[in-house]
Amino acid sequence: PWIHYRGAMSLQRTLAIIKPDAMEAGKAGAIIARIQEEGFTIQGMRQLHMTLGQAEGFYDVHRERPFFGELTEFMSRGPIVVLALEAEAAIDKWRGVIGATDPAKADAGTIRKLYGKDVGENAVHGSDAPETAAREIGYFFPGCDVRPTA
Ligand code: 3AN
Repeated sequence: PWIHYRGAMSLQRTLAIIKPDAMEAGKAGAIIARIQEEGFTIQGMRQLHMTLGQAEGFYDVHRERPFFGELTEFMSRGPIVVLALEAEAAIDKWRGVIGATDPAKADAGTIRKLYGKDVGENAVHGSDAPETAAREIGYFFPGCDVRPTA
């Protein structure tokens, strides 16, 4: 009972997105380097350019919010990179690295502080819970090439 099986017990996956603003600013490489420096394993990575309909499907939970139109138009205005990241407690870990939704309130050194402009154009996305991570990974990596974990 004194043996702690660290590792496999809490290995988790989360979905990261490098948003159109960060792509336009040429920050994809820096963000991917940061992901690796922070110790995440990249289990899946794709670049794509979402249609408005795909962005609306991804952000379906925000459909009734006043910023839904602005958000989905922004997310479909140019290419994005989506990554399935794995680490211990990956969801909270990645949210710590990206910082607060509003870059002005994000901690120094976080990706949103470094590269974000405002609450809309905030450079990166991170899943907020195990259920949303599973849904979001499945949204961009359908089939069996990337396995979501809870
Ligand atoms: P987070 O991505 O930090 O979890 P949420 O879940 O509150 O933030 O919002 C989802 C996304 O909607 C955010 N990443 C942000 O880009 C966008 N968003 C949130 N609030 C606003 C707003 N007031 N105006 C425009 N876009 C917003």
